[in-house]
Amino acid sequence: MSLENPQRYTVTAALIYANGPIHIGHIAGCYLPADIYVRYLRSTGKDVAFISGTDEHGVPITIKAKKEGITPQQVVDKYYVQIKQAFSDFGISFDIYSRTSNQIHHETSQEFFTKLYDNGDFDEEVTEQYYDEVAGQFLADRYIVGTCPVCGNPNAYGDQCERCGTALSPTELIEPHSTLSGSKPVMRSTKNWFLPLDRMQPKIEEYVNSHTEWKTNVFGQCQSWLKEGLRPRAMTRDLDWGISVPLPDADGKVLYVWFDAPIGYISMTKEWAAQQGRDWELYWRDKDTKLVHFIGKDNIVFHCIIFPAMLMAEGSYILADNVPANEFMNLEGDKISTSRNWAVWLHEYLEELPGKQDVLRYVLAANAPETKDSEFTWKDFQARNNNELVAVFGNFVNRAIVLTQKFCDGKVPPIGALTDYDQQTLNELAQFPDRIGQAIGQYKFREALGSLMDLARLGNKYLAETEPWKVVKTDPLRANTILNIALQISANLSIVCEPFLPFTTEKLRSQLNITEHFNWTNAGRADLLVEGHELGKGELLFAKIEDEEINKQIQKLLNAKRMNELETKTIPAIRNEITYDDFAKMDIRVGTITEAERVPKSDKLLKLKVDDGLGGRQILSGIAKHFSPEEVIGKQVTFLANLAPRKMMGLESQGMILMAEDRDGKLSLITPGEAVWNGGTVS
Ligand code: B3M
Ligand code: ZN
Repeated sequence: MSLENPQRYTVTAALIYANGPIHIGHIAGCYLPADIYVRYLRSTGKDVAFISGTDEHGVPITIKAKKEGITPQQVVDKYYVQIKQAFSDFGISFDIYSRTSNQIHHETSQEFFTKLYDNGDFDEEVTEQYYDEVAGQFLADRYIVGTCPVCGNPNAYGDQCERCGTALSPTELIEPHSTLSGSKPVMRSTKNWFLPLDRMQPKIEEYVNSHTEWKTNVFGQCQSWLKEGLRPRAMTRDLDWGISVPLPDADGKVLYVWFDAPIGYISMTKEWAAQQGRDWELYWRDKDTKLVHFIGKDNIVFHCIIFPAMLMAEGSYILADNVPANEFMNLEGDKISTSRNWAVWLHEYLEELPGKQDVLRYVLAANAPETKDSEFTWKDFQARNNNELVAVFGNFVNRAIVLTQKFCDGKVPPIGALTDYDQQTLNELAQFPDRIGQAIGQYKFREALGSLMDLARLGNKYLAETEPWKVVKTDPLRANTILNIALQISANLSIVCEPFLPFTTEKLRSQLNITEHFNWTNAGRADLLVEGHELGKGELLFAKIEDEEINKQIQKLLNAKRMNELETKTIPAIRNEITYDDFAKMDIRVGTITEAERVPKSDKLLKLKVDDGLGGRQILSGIAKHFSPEEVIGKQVTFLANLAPRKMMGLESQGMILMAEDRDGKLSLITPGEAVWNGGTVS
């Protein structure tokens, strides 16, 4: 259940790791939707705290420091400044953009931990954890990788598999190895403090189940974790970078980064409230405050299950009313990847396409990955700018202003008798603010943006059909009415486009010479501009983007791809040597897949019938996430024929299909270069 019509909102946007610059995927997934939402709320007169900052603890920071040969502190100092600047230049209107390294955050996190400790909420346990003897340290989170027990991703981290989203513990990884030294870790015992999520499950379930209105991707992910059963999770780590555990017997231990980071939302609210002379508690403890977390889909488990569990245990805080997580945005047909430099970096965009913040905001909102992964291409960017922003929005407003300057001396002309068509247009105008606002309130930003453009289209159509430039010659009073209406639509556009296109709003307001404080509560009205009001100077709101500019960006990406291919890839180390006899034991053969179907209740397994030239055999293969049954039927493949049969999901598998894995985890079947008879051996 969601709060009805609250007046106060605490809106958070993910605290991104300060270990690299931000790219369009981050913006489309989290920050832009959050900013649109907040700007809308402010325009409707709500009391909003829009909170974000950088996450400066955890293994991602120390790994980056090691890679760059600098200290973790130098890493976070560098990226905090860069990220904050880029957000501000892009018009993301945080009320505060702070960092988790601040004193107040350390204190708030430690107090939080202590309260849970004093309540007896933690299970103190000595467990065997992986330890890297070469590097001389315990391997938490991203210091350890191995195969995901759920989806088979060979590059799953010790805390999470990024392919299937499962929250993991290092001990669950299959064939783990240290990312510090590459060595095989050993077990060493150590004491940590666990949050017993297993015992808390009924309460968490009750919370999640009371929010059936959450987006289906979010609600669905939560349900699947709950169905699997929650496991206790350590809230402390044996690391030397982070917030020290405030207990006497916890030397060398820090708070788990996913324990302290979300508390950052609270400590940053405290910081902001102190600056503003406000009471932070209203934003976190008042039941009438609506708390909303904007995040990307890889953070769902932490915001919908683990953080609420922490808050419930603490007891004095409100829980999130909604967590509108987005899916991912791809770039030019490929996953955005920091390590492969396959990204459009915000700071570079701002430098290379100056003054075009709103174009990017528009394109990212129009393609936001709200319900499924989406795609950014430079051609689409150009087309949306030229065909939508320039041709529809900019063109309409410009015609209204320029015609007024030409025929009415730059002053808002009087409105006369209305025709049916005028009235109908004004009636339609009146409905837009609610329509757009409702979509935003339901986190349907693409739909809201579509409606905004429909309002510009309404204006364009109105001018095209009424043709004031012709009418003025025969009936100047009628032309006055038409232009008055066109200007009222323009003034309304300046209000309702503000959440999406704040820079354009500024320009439009100055062209219309609007000094009053118009906001959503005035929107929809046909008397925003009074007769005789003098307009400012009319200028084009958007400029056409030429091929040349776009080709430069495309070329830049192609260069990145080439550089990347040249660089040595991270190819797994060669395994221990074997003898020819070892190899000869493996009977690898060619066969054709003749039947394929999904295994009921498994999203990983396909049941295959393979023609092996000997009457056929059944093989179960964990490729259902990569291939549909239809795709593999008829394919010749190679398979290990003398692997001992084993049972999976109650079905026998007689062999194993061989696969090659790409850098990004994409699987491909190993098919002979030319057709080979079924049963042919591979040696
Ligand atoms: N720092 C993960 C990330 O940057 C993590 C988010 C914390 S939100 C409290 O994607
Ligand atoms: Zn996985």
